[in-house]
Amino acid sequence: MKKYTKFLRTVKSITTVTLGLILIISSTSPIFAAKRDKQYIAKQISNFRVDGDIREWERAEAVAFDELKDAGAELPKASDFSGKGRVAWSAKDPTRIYFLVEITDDELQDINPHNSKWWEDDSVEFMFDFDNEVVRAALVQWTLGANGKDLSAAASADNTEWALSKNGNNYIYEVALDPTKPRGPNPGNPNSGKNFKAKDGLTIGFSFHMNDCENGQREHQIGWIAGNAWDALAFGDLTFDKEFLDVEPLGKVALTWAAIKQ
Ligand SMILES: [Ca+2]
Ligand SMILES: [Ca+2]
Ligand SMILES: [Ca+2]
Ligand SMILES: [Ca+2]
Repeated sequence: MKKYTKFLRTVKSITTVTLGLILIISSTSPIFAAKRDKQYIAKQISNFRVDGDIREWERAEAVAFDELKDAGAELPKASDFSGKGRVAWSAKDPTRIYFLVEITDDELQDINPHNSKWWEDDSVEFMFDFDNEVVRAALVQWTLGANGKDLSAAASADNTEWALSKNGNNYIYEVALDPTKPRGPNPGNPNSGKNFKAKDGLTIGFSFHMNDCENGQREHQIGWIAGNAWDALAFGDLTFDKEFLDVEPLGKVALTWAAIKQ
């Protein structure tokens, strides 16, 4: 009987120690394991240029803007509005995030002056939860007008390099955002992302979408993730991955010639 009691005590102490260890390990886990419903894995482009020539994006995954957010009862017809977006980065330019957004829209609405009701003019929005805080107060928003000029919310000439090319009803936004640079006049959280530096394996919260406006109002807000724009839960995981997407056959030829010359 004594032996049995001793055995029970031993089992009890082993269990206590194991549980304690599990608690210690889980509470000191160093990385926030962001796991939102959608994930975009951004890969590297080393030959990125903001110039409206989008050939460097050829191999980047495109995601459709087909989820309603703050405005719209049902999805628009493709001729009224359709859109898609891509994301990329480069470890040599780690404070910036690159975007390509391609939109088809039959009517350009630009009825509000700069920095007034920018969400009621056609515009694309990029939103971030840089520190995975998953609360509204942590969110930051960049808004770029379809007139090719207006930078609103956190967007400023300091932190946004962009080219908007328009061909009939088709708009192409080529964009590089730098969260470490000074923010625009309506920044949301002014500090979140100030120390941003992309690296392989980093995950942040992300959403991008379009304010599709016409007839004096915002008819749809539509993008990658369903749910309200300022709902921190309605974001996806944006994960940076070291793989390169470059398409540079000419570069390879040049390298071969250089090797031969040596
Ligand atoms: Ca380009
Ligand atoms: Ca439209
Ligand atoms: Ca405007
Ligand atoms: Ca429109």
